[in-house]
Amino acid sequence: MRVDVLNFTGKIPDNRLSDATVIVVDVLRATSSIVWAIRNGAERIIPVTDPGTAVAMQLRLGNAERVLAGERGGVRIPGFDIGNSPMDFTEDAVKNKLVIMSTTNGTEAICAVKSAKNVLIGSMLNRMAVAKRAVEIGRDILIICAGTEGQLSADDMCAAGGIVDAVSQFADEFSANDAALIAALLYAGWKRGEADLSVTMHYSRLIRLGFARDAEFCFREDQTDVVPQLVDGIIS
Ligand code: 3SL
Ligand code: MG
Repeated sequence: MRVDVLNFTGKIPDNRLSDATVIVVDVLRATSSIVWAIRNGAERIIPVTDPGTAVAMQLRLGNAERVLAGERGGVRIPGFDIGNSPMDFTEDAVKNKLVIMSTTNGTEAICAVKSAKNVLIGSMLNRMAVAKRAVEIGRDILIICAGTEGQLSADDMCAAGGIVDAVSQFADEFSANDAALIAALLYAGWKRGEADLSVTMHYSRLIRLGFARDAEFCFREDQTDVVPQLVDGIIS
């Protein structure tokens, strides 16, 4: 089995996707929020790339039991019900509801891998569970780090490394690309308290925006066994 980590910069070649189990990681904060929403009973989540499409979909489907969620620049999109804080996706807000979600990087990365054989949603919150599911599927694993506007984001690399570490606990043997090895090294350093992610680009931006608690929450490991999966454009 191969485990590769790839930074999302726009398009991913189809030949990287067709036979792989893809795990999308946007630990700060979209995939953490998605994991938390499903854990809190959201029925389905439709990821969309832009807010206009989310609003149009909401209008087409009607208002009942629908939640519009998302951010631009880290803050809730005007007119949307909730933002992109995992704390927004409470049972009260999402249980038994369809969530239509648009975020800057995370939902774009998810939409870009629709053609993969299997698409799982990964985060620190479900690190072990997502790795176990991916290993059980038995295909090569491609961990896509959503990154921040085309740039590699240390937060995603660290979470990807956490998932690589978890894969190593379930897979008999595997080979990894350099990005996966670097991610695993970053994760190991972070576990030892030697890597301070709060000074990195996106993490520090969230702190400046007042979302320090979100960032700390998103880096809690193994809080749930929920493994959201994208099938035909819908996460459940
Ligand atoms: O880029 C994204 O998809 C978001 O997760 C970014 S933010 O953490 O909500 O600013
Ligand atoms: Mg991010």
